[in-house]
Amino acid sequence: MNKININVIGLGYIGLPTALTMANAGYNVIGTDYNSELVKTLNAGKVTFEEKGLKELFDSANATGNIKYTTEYSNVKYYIVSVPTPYDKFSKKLDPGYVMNAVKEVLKVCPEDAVIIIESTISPGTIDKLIKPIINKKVHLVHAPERIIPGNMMYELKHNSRTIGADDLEIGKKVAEIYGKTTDGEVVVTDIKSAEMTKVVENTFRAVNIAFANELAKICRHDNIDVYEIIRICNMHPRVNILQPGPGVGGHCISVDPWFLVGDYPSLAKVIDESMKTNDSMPDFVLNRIYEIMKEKNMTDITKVGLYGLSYKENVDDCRESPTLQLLESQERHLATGLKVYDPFIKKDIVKNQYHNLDDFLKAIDLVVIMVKHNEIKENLAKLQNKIVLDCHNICHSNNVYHL
Ligand code: SAJ
Repeated sequence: MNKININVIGLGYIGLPTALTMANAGYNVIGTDYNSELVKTLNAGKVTFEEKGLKELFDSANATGNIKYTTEYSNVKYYIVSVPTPYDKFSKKLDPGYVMNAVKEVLKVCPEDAVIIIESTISPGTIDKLIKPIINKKVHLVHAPERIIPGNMMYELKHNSRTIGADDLEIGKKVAEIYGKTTDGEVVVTDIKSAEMTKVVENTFRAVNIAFANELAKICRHDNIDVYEIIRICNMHPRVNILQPGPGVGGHCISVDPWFLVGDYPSLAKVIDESMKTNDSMPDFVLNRIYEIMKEKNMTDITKVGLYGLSYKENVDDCRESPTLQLLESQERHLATGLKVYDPFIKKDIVKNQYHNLDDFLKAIDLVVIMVKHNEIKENLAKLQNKIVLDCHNICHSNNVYHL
């Protein structure tokens, strides 16, 4: 039997692991990215971001001989589009520019009856409203929203269930078969619009639940109650499962996707709107906690305060929409710059007053704010003994430790 050829467009956080998994499952994969530097790096045998198990997956996929990396688009039967879908901060709507460009490029080279699978997150109705109008030959559109979580991508690629949205059931089944060889989870076929909706709803569910935890943190702070104790006890109830409060919500998914529903259904998405505002208010809440603690400790110099962690969550090097960046922006608005910052995963200088060594960072400050619970800080809590600590993740419990 002829091997199935798949052109994966966009070799970023989702596209690269997807391409590698497809190659390992025995498909012929052409990985395309317009960033020639990125393609060069991959061709030199190096991965382009840090993720547990990624290098091993990359090496084993390369060893199969089933994959190549290029800036060119190919003439094949199947395309997987996994390019970014940013959102407009003001209108809260999705910017489909990259997806539309990728589809236009595919249309230039693809044969009739090609199947274009969009993995990028898109808001409900995007394929009908924006993609279908640019289709100028007979191709089949499918939406297979990605679901993997940074930090545990390799495991989830193999085990998560998948949603395949296709308006032609036969095409849906064929695509489900392809994905079925890459995961031992269930592969569900539905229509395109439902698939678009499920993706956004999944991330909205999590955003709303995190907002609930964050709101509880604020309520408990108001009355000096330990929110973590409350959550721990409530979660012993068989039908209660409260998430953890934190310094804010970052990443390219949970802090973004729910806004699509608010943007598209402004008079209906009320709980979602309030939840997003609650999550967005957390970096400011942390900044206020810093000011409160400084006052209590008679500290006046903000340059003696350091933020530990810049990425949007633990043990990843992705800073998109990170709470620390949000806090720094807010600080600039208050004209109170000077906070020091350190993250073991961020090797380049991306903000002012950034350190690249934990000991140097700690030496320069009196108050450390744990914004991200990287393993590094969990393993080095002893180094915080003589510091004042604002721990936004409940990982540190000695004297002089404050919480949200
Ligand atoms: N967070 C909290 N409290 C919690 C859990 C998370 O404050 O109890 C914060 C994190 O610190 C982080 C943010 O929320 O700032 C988001 O992190 P996350 O780990 O919850 O999720 P993401 O954004 O890394 O990945 C999500 C996942 N979606 C769901 O779990 C429903 C992933 O499966 C999706 O593939 C991904 O979004 C995506 O690309 O859409």
